Amino acid sequence: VELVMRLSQATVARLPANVSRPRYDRQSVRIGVVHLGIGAFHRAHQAVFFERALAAGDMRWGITGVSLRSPDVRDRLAPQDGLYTVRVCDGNVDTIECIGAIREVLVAPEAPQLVVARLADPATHIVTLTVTEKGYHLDPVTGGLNFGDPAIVADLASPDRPATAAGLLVAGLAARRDAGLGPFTTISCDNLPGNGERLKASVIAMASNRDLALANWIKTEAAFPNTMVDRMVPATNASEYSRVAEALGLDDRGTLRTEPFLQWIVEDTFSGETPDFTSIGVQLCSDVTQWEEAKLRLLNGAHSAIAYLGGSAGFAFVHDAVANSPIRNFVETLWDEVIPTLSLPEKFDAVGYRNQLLKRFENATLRHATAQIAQDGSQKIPRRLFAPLAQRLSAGQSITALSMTVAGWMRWLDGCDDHGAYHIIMDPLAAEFAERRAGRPEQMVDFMLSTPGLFPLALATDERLRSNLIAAYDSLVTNGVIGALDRLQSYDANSEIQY
Ligand code: CS2
Repeated sequence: VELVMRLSQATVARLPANVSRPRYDRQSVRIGVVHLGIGAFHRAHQAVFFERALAAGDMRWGITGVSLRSPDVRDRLAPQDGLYTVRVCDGNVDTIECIGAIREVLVAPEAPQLVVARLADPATHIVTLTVTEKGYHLDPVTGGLNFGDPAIVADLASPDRPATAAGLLVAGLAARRDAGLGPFTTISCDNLPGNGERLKASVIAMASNRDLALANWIKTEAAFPNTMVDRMVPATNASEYSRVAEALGLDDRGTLRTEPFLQWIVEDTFSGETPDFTSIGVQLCSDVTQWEEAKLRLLNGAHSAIAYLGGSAGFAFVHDAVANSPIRNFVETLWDEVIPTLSLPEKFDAVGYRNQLLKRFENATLRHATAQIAQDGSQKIPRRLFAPLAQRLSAGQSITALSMTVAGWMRWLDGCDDHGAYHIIMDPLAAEFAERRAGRPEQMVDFMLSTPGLFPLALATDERLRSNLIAAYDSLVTNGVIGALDRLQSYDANSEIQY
């Protein structure tokens, strides 16, 4: 057995010549960014931008990554001095980059005070977040911080040992204010409409509970720009490590793969220093709402449709699902339905955007698992599909494709695909969903419509939505996914239900 050395500062020079790597002096990097929720997405997205700033000689932008839950990422990256490789898969050739921007990884439950100290450090100017939709603990009805959520209750009770993102931000901002420092800029990078605004409102709500003057200071001094983030980053499978070790000649337990596409649009309101964002490829704008909505409804909405319908048809990967023409045609139909609900950004080329999305979905070397995207549907579906659904319902327009997508999610929640293969439901409401008993389509739909915290009242009580969902779900169960989608082929966005 040949012993492969671990990637680290001591071995990084051994990487093959075609792998790019930090050429700057990592010792002189300062920590200017604290990132909450250090999963694969951060490491393939924001970290890549800060790496560019470091490569250009601006040494302020090293990162402290924080895990809010498990020590897994820390345990992978600590022995590697924070180094890891990103494999950019374009469908043919892979390009590999080694990233050096992460200086340390902290595990918040082990050392919340250390995280707060980093947040309060005068050199920290930016806090980025990828804590997933559920990490915001928002009330599904009001969209504000959910004060009934046990994690929020706990943080309010012991503000010195915060465990949630909002709790950590409040503690960090309070410490800065006490020290006479200005606030950092907080940049939410999750797929939530109005992500910055919502986070700001939550942080202020939590701070008010502790100190009104603090809440007021945050309100007037701290910037929480809204953002749109985009890059597909599949979860790394255990089987990849040995293949990567072979290609690199070094063992990298932090490796990940992604697509070439990379986009970050940030509203240009900051409280503190920033890198020269434009020169590192970040787009700045005064209002990101339209971009965010277009991306969330078109990319993520289609992704969810592909995950639930494709997954229930037995396709393990996005590229396999979109190679199937009923699924691909369905995605186009869904977009036909969604696009009229958007107020599109100026210069937005909808046809070009759709074609580009299909190309990205077709990327066969990316191997993006439908089961990964299918996770947390109760958090994702409402944010991706409910606004277009409500808009079309109130305009009296057809909702065939949107209903079919929601029905596809219900079909996925049955836990078994069209070939009889079982899958596990990963969702904060998994326990509630497990209460569903197989029954007639109307019982299944009524169960969903009446699950607390899922459908807002206006949708839950809409008869047209209910009958569309029943017909769509019935067709999926009776005809199988492909059969059901085949029947939709003759449908166009202006005709009535034809399941
Ligand atoms: C995906 C997103 O897993 C999911 O829910 O839809 O993570 C998607 O890949 C990214 O938002 C792309 O930017």
